[in-house]
Amino acid sequence: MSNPKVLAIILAGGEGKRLMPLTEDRAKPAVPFGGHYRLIDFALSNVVNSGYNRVIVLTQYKSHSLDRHIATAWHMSNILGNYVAPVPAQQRTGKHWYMGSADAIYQSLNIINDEDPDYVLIIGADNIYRMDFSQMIDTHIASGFPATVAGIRQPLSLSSSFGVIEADESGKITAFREKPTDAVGLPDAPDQILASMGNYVFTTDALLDAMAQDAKNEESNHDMGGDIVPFFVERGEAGCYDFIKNEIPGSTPRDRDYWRDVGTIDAYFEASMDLIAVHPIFNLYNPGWPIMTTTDGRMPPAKFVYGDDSRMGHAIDSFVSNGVIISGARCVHSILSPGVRLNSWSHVSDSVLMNGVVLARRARVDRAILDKNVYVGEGVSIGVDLEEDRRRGFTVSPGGITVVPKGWRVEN
Ligand code: ADQ
Repeated sequence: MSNPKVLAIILAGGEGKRLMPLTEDRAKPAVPFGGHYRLIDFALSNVVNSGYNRVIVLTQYKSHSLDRHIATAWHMSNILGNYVAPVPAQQRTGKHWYMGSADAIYQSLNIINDEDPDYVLIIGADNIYRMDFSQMIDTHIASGFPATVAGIRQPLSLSSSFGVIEADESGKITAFREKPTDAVGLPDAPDQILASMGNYVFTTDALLDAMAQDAKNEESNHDMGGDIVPFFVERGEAGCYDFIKNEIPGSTPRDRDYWRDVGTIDAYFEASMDLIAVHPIFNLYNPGWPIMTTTDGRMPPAKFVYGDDSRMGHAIDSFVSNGVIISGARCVHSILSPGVRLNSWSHVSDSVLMNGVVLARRARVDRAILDKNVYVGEGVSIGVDLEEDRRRGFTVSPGGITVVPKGWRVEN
């Protein structure tokens, strides 16, 4: 079929409990990432770069900053009928919020009916990667299966975090288990599994039929990975699209298979550091597949100035966003979001500082994530003595990353 009609649905309602305290006040897809992006910009950029301009974003928890971001960054011209529309829980099926991810889609079925697409692309909102979904949809059409699940190899040790796919040589999925604790490795790689990326393509009629049956099933949790995918697999009607086949213009051998679930503080931190690696592990400087967002047009450019004692303000191996001022301070291997201020003799290394963070003189921050508008007082150290950090009420991740919640003032 040339130019099939595709509706993209982005599931953006997850709570992101494991990312606390970054999700204390905002939905996980709205968590800032990489300086001036938010996590959802990656999913949305992938959809739009794939050529699909009709997109609904299903929101739920604490969606205010997510809605505002979509409205400002992703406002599309209506001339061609394009849109990115946030859709809150509709309560069309009862007075409850969404139960599982499939219920979220069920409550929004009227949009699918109105849009009447040939295919529905359903993806998560909180992974960092590049993917051309048109290649997945071509595979879906060629296979004749009504459902296609994107798969990527992951370590066996992570199998309880993923849907685990078993597929035959033709690409037909023969078994699918959501987050099993007893998965076994692949025949050719015993320490790996084929994991679902949480990205699905459905032929519309088949999806509507599966949704109707799932809604009636009282045993179902109404979850895409737990219920809808198994529904198709049990009938022998699901195919697997191997992510390794996806070609992105301008990608390098180093970043071509990059895909990260940033569900935990440690994973979020590692993915942030991947952006600023000298030879990027995930290259944001690839114009062939731009990751898009909007920036605050009121912010002036970043500025580096001499501080007291003519001390040079400088940054290396770092992202420095608009509105940042580095005055006689040193920034190494870190991400500074818009409006960050580093004052004389302060020092930040291996850290992520979100919008409006201020380090007063002689402050020191190492291996830490400071949420928006945190103020670090004169001479205060964060991320240096982890016991002290815990005592002050900060979160310290299993990997030893200190997280300071939004707006906290930290003084000695
Ligand atoms: P999880 O990410 O654990 O596993 P889930 O919590 O359902 O599954 O989240 C999937 C996506 O749906 C996320 O983007 C989340 O924000 C969103 N979401 C969750 N509940 C929602 C709701 N009620 N309304 C709207 N959006 C909702 C999934 C798959 C696995 C797969 C991994 C890959 O179930 O099979 O391996 O993704 O990361």
